[in-house]
Amino acid sequence: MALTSAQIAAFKALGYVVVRNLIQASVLDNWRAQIRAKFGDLSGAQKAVGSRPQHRADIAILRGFRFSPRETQLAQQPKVKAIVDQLGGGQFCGEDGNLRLLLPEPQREWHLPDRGHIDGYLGKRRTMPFLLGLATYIYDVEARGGGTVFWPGSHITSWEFLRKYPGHLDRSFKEHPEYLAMVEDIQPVEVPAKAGDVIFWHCNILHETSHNASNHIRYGLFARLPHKDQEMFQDEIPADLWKRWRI
Ligand SMILES: O=C(O)CCC(=O)C(=O)O
Ligand SMILES: [Fe+2]
Repeated sequence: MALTSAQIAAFKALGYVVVRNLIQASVLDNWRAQIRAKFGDLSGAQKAVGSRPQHRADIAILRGFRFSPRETQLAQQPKVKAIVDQLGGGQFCGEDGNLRLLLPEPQREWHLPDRGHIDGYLGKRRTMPFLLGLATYIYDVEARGGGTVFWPGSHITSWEFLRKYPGHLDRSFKEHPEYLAMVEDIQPVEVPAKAGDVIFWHCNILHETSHNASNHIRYGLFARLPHKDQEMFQDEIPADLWKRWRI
């Protein structure tokens, strides 16, 4: 399994690429069964307007929950692993991140988020490493059903800004008027997908949780795979954005 040159070009230009059908049906079934075993039947859960949402503390973000055994985790799936290794030459390592469920809010009018955030080492407090992001949905996500929103090309914008103003690598760039003006014109894109499709994303892309206006919970699984040497180039703003990659 490998990305085509067109998919690599899309990943480089947009900062993310959706690759269809990378997870076997048996693995999806296994994940669904593990979620049911852990959390019971959540099908009735809905985010209430103006009152405390049902189960919210339990299911909005399930820090620490991992599928087990390890072979069932997203980053271990053979087709996913093959693409991860193609992108990074085996340098992106690690295990799955969080399962994030978005409760349905069909009663509110659907809207795109106003602003995005960055997970990677340009992000909040710079504690997150240089990483490759993976996202998948455990059940199909329809349009306006809570697909993650990405700002296409914003990984390049952030890098261009920091090449010009390296002093802002301390994260202050995110409030800089020039940076805000540079990202203002980017139209964010919601990315719905089928269960088992995988989104590969660059760690410095702006993205955000969206509004789930469907009638079903959005089951998202997000893995962040750090580059094994990231501490050695934490302050690097390379002349070639793809210096640490193998594409
Ligand atoms: O819930 C989402 O769609 C996005 C989650 C996210 O940004 C993250 O886990 O870093
Ligand atoms: Fe994020």
